[in-house]
Amino acid sequence: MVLPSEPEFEQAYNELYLTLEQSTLFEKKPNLKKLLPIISIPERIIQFRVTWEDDQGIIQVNRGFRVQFNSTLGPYKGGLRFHPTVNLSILKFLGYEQIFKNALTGLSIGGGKGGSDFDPKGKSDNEIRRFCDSFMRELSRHIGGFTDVPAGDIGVGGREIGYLFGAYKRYKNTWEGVLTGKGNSWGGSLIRPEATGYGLVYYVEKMIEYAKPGDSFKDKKVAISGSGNVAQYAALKVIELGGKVVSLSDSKGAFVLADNESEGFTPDEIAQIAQIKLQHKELASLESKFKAGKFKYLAGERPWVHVGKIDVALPSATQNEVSGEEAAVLVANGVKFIAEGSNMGSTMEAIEVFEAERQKAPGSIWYAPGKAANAGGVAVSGLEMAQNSARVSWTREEVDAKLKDIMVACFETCVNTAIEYSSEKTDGLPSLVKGANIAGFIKVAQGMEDLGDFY
Ligand code: NDP
Ligand code: 8G0
Repeated sequence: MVLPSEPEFEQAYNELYLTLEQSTLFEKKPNLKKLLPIISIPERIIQFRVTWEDDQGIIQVNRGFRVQFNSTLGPYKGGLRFHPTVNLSILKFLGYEQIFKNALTGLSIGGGKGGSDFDPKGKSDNEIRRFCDSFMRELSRHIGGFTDVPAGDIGVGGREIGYLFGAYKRYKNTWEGVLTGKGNSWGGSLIRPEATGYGLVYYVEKMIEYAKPGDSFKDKKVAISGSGNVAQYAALKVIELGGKVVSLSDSKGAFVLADNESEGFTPDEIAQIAQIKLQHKELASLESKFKAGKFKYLAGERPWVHVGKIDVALPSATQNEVSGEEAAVLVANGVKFIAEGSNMGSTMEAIEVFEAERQKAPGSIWYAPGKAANAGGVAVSGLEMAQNSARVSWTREEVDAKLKDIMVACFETCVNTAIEYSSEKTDGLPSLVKGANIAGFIKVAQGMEDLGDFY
């Protein structure tokens, strides 16, 4: 057997391919089958060396990347990830998913992703600033407001975007909307930090309503993984809507409610998490700060098999964070809605468990993939680009209303497309993973045909 050389990318490719194949798309539009091998090769990949000086004055070196996957619908758009696990397979999978997600937002944005195997953990602020400056020294030659507009992702937040934007401006002598996730006083959009988590919850709100008209987040038990940008704002929105957050986690372990009938995470506890995350501290450091006995801290564990009976699961940490076995436990514990804040949060086996259950017991369970459910982040980045181009700033209310409209439209596109191209026998809940993949694929395919990139 030949082992996959790019396992994460091949997983993302196979998921897309299988869902298209298991629909009537290629019967209805046979020509589109020829597009798959074309759309699956990035238009361009940039790889570069990043040397930087640590606080001891010693030279350090990392790998830098930008995958410019598809620019049919607009400039390449997608985040930058700084994490020791970053490699081309991971950035290609993320860039690939980004193409179809960005198409689902309805905005003029192409797909890309970049980053570095630099580990921000344990680094001083000065080291992070020097790294960002070196990284941008090379990246600045390849990006621009009309070419490629990066943003943050895992390990890249507001502080890093500031250092990167400052470096770009110095190297190019140009103030332009070349990055999103900027600070408010220097071109950022209100609601961008909240957008992915809020958008995820807006999307799930529509799933809940569709499955049972009149139903809402009120009193729903919600398990969330991760404790970064996406997880924090998803948790806050769930609480605002009357739901109960029963878990949060990081790469070292998970906090799970000791008694899943008691009060869930509070906004104050989430504010404490946000505070320690800025200093790159572990979640475990809060164990003594939280009310004694309220949570169990499970070192080295993910939350899924420990949360008991829940209604909603929102994986919001990283790729492949729900295994087939964990998915089976979630199903056995009655989970009804699974929606990914993270990109490719579920393994292929987990998706199979959720999709098989959806078809076996119509109305029982509904899974939404990241490329639909977490599209709110990049959508508000698209709105940040629009504000920069028009040199205006919209209010929180304006941006939040647009975000909600985009998530509702994205949900409806997924549902309607799944129904239109379904080859399933059941008349239960339509497959959102098929709907999202087919709708995103058709939109980019149409554009590529119009531009003569595919015929
Ligand atoms: P952050 O860096 O803010 O937070 C990441 C969280 O995930 C942290 O709790 C981190 O734990 C945990 N984590 C990271 N790597 C791993 C790992 N290998 N195993 C277990 N836990 C891990 O990132 P975001 O919240 O921005 O991103 C989370 C996910 O959401 C990613 O998949 C990202 O691609 C996706 N996403 C983000 C968007 C955004 O706007 N930010 C938009 C759409 C999707 P620790 O602190 O211990 O490292
Ligand atoms: O704003 C962005 O371009 C961005 C940043 C981080 C992640 C994502 C994503 O959609 O995965 C987009």
